[in-house]
Amino acid sequence: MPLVAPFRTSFGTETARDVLLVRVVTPDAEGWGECVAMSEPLYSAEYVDGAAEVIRRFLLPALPRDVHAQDVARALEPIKGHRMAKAALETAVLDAQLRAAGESLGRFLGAARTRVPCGVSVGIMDSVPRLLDAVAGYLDEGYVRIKLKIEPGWDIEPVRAVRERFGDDVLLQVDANAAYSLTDARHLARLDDFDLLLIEQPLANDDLVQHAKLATRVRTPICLDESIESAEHAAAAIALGSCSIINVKPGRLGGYLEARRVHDLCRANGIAVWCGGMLETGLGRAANVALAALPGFTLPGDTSGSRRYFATDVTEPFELVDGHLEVPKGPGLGVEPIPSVLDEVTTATEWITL
Ligand code: NPQ
Ligand code: MG
Repeated sequence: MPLVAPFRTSFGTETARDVLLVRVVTPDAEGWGECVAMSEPLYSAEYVDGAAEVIRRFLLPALPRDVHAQDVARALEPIKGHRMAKAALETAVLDAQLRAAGESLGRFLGAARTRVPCGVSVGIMDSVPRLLDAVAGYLDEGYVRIKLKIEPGWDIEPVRAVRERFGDDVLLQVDANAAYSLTDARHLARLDDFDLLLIEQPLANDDLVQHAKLATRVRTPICLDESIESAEHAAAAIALGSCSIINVKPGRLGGYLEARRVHDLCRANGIAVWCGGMLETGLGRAANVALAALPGFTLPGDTSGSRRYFATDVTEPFELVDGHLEVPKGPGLGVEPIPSVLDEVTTATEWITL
């Protein structure tokens, strides 16, 4: 699916989203799960063709025919890693199960509100004026929080410019996607002047210890994204003092059930969480919005409207109202693909019977 504009991060520039959807068909219902892996292994080791391969070759054969969503993760445990692929499969099974039972995902997960406040992730731009135009547009659309993607050479100046132009009341945070090292601590501490909500994943994904050291050298709260692939990782990060905030992305964590576990753990430990985004279509977006309605999600997420990324979404578009998205109320994800749109963007399908 073409993106409305190129999205540049510290790891690369994306112009299109190669989406893998899993559709589970049971005698009672069908369900959808969106795999958030990118086309290339740049955000993490997973990539979309690899996810399709591991699903077809290892994950589906490991599932009993009548598996409950609550048992999927355990059935898939012998297969190491591939959490985004596992999440897509578990979500599709869960969606089918909830649709059959007539229960919404929000209700199943324990949603505490009917709508969620929305932030937006703003890519690295060619110039500060272009960035300011983009941020102005998003603020006009109602977004209640701005996240700037940063990298060495695009950090202090864009943050300063956004603060100067839009004032101190804008909720503002930055995301480095692991582009810095601990030797940049003094440089990153210069961000302390700008009253940011957080700095997301400044250092490498496998370095909880160095994040803990960095946390003693900067005042801006550290938030982890790539580093946290399970509730166990979250527990380790909390114990080490590696972060005071966690970005919860169900794909990265292996599914919505593990995401809820991270939420519960963080809530019990005074760690704020918010719901991340992976340029999902309306299917993944619906599930994220349901998750973001849980009580521990105390910061606005990257749960943007459909048009932030896609001119035409595969579902009815999610649209901001007063800076918020409504939690779907219908059974399961509460949304479904529009057949004609899905047909138009589909490049390949494969049916596997268990
Ligand atoms: C993040 N997402 O929080 C990610 C990174 C990201 C909304 O900033 C294609 C697929 C392109 C997934 C670019 C946001 C992507 C992607 C960036 C995820 O770190
Ligand atoms: Mg991130």
